[in-house]
Amino acid sequence: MGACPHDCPDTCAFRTRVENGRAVALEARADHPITAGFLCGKVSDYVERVYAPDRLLHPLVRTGPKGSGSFREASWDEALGIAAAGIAGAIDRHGPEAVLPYSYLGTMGVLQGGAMADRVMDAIGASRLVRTICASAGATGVGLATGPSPEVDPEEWPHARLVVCWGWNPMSTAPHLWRLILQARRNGARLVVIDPFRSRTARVADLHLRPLPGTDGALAAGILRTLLDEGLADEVWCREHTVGFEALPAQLADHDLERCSAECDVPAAAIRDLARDIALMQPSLVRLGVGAQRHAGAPIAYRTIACIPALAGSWRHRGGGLSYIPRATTNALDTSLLARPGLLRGSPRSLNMSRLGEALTDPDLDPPVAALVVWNANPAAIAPDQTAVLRGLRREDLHTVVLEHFLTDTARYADVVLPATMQLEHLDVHWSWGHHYVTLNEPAIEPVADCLPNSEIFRRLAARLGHEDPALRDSDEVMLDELLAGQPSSIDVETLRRVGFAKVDLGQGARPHADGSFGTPSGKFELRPDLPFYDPPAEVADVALGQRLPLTLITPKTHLFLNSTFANGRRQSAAQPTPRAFLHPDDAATRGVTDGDRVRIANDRGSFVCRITVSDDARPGVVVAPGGWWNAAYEDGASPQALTSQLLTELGEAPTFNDCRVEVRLESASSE
Ligand SMILES: Nc1nc2c(c(=O)[nH]1)N[C@H]1C(S)=C(S)[C@@H](COP(=O)(O)OP(=O)(O)OC[C@H]3O[C@@H](n4cnc5c(=O)[nH]c(N)nc54)[C@H](O)[C@@H]3O)O[C@H]1N2
Ligand SMILES: Nc1nc2c(c(=O)[nH]1)N[C@H]1C(S)=C(S)[C@@H](COP(=O)(O)OP(=O)(O)OC[C@H]3O[C@@H](n4cnc5c(=O)[nH]c(N)nc54)[C@H](O)[C@@H]3O)O[C@H]1N2
Ligand code: SF4
Ligand SMILES: [Mo]
Repeated sequence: MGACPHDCPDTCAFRTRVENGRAVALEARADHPITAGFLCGKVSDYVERVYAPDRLLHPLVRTGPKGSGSFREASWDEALGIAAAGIAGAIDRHGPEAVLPYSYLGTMGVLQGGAMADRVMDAIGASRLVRTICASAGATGVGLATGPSPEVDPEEWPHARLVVCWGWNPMSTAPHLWRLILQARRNGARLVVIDPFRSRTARVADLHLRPLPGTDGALAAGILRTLLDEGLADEVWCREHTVGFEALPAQLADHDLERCSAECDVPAAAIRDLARDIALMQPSLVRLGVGAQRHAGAPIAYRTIACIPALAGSWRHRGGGLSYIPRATTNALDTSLLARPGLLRGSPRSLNMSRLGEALTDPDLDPPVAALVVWNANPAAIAPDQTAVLRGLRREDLHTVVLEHFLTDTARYADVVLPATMQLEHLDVHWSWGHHYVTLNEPAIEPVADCLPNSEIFRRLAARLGHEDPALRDSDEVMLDELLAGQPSSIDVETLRRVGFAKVDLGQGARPHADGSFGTPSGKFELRPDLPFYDPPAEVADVALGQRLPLTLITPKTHLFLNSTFANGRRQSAAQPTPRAFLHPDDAATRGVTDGDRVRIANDRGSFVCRITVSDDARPGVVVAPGGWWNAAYEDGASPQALTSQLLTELGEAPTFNDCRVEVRLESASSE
């Protein structure tokens, strides 16, 4: 029984076919209601990844300059000795907060994620990492309105008659959730996509609205205003189940449709028509993606968008309402049971993962970061302001330990690289950030070569650092037993063990908020008269900066990579061999750029070079550079990430990758 470990909302279930101790194929489970018998184009040949020729099979110790990729093989004993000595040295010189853990959801497994690693970092007294790089701005915004309460279960989506994918490209980024939207369409639903870029999903939509990046709050406010002005708001539901409804007209007084339209550059008539459809084509569903939150005003934008289904009365209807990250069901798996707060030494500082560049290079940071331990993440590729990140990783006085499957951009800068097991080789349990199932992952094969689970690497590292607490020796089996034994009745552990997956049941039913009961303090939907409905982006709204850097850069996901994972996959990289950026024909013409030309895309933080595709898939004013290729795929090793900023949103402390002004210039004409 297996679970796909990747940072994807679909969390698929599979079985591994094994012959003579060797995995030969992954078989998607047909009995899992979301997986529905297929895996995506990224993971379908996962077995090839397990036995890939470039997989890390043995510990490595650096022999050349940082970043050069020169290493020699070492035994576990030697490599762990060097790793531990480097960490201990950093602690001796600067105290335990000089150690920084850096991890994200390379695997979403509880055991290979933080279960043991966090215990070890707490025992050390290391700095804490604020892990808000993905969806926190949006979660904070939606949470202001709904609290942590169930959203529309994806299995109810086929009942919807109108589906709005807002900043979401599920055809690429959530193919199994996309299947449920297709089911709604087969039942007659209309599909609307709100995205500056013509993504794969937008290409097949009935309607595609293309706001300027970071202006979704204005578009959403225009919809709210129309619902009120045209008498389309569900007053009965709102009076009963919201707080702040009376104040709404005054609050929206400034947001007349023309003004909203001008802010987001979507025609007023299109905003008005969409508002009417959302109110009248019930059940209507708004499904938020992660993509619309990469700018300074995003938390407010997400809360304004969350208000739309409430005002439209969509929650009354089966399949209607709002879906984003199903936080209530996600949180049902209580992983805090595995924490050991008693191990914590002192109250260490917190550093935000999206300001890693600053954390590694700020001369005033006291204590400095002197040891960095990275697992389940590739910050040299995915963290903003890459120039600063790489400058930090190059520091000779920084001791870097990386647990990895491959010699990634980050691993190349390590002093010690430790080879980690893959999903077919270790035990784990998974929550999902897209659906309501918890899924078990049992090892199907022995670890390849010297590879060890992250959890075991951390157990050994703790021992080498002299930490003796028995909690630092708990096996994966013991931790899993403890986790599952402590689960509330909302998770049927017997089914999970027997079948491999179990649905979280919080008693939400098919219409979770038809009668209110939101997870807010008031138990009602909070319209929050104290908050604005539109909070503009930073760089995108900066008119003065716009004189010099007239374009906005956005960096959406690619179809066959998962962030930077799979970019080294044989089939995946052959299908997406080189990075390209998309530019609208008008913007190309004013710059003398034609299709296929080599261009340099630059701002004050850095620049990168790539080929341009001239296409109205990009909207005017916006350059689209999908990310995920490793840095070596770019000339000079600088990717679009060299341009993104370390600015965080105020609420949610989240990154602002797409709040990024740039200019494009021709480097050389096409010779393709
Ligand atoms: N194939 C594939 N699947 C993935 C991933 C991957 O890299 N590749 N990554 C996984 C991860 S970690 C995540 S978080 C999810 C992300 O899943 P999505 O949210 O679908 O991912 P994105 O491509 O970042 O953004 C979706 C769309 O938002 C648009 N967008 C950008 N800026 C704005 C804006 O200001 N407003 C609006 N309305 N739209 C905007 C982009 O053009 C893009 O088409 O996917 C997961 N699944
Ligand atoms: N410009 C820009 N930057 C972005 C985004 C964007 O939209 N634009 N999106 C952001 C988002 S949404 C996210 S979620 C982050 C993602 O950032 P990351 O989580 O760093 O994503 P990946 O690039 O997938 O790197 C995950 C790494 O974990 C490794 N890994 C997987 N499983 C294991 C394991 O079991 N053990 C160990 N030791 N390693 C493992 C993989 O080999 C891979 O190298 O990127 C963010 N960066
Ligand atoms: S769709 Fe997502 S969860 Fe399913 S196999 Fe692909 S990456 Fe894994
Ligand atoms: Mo993400």
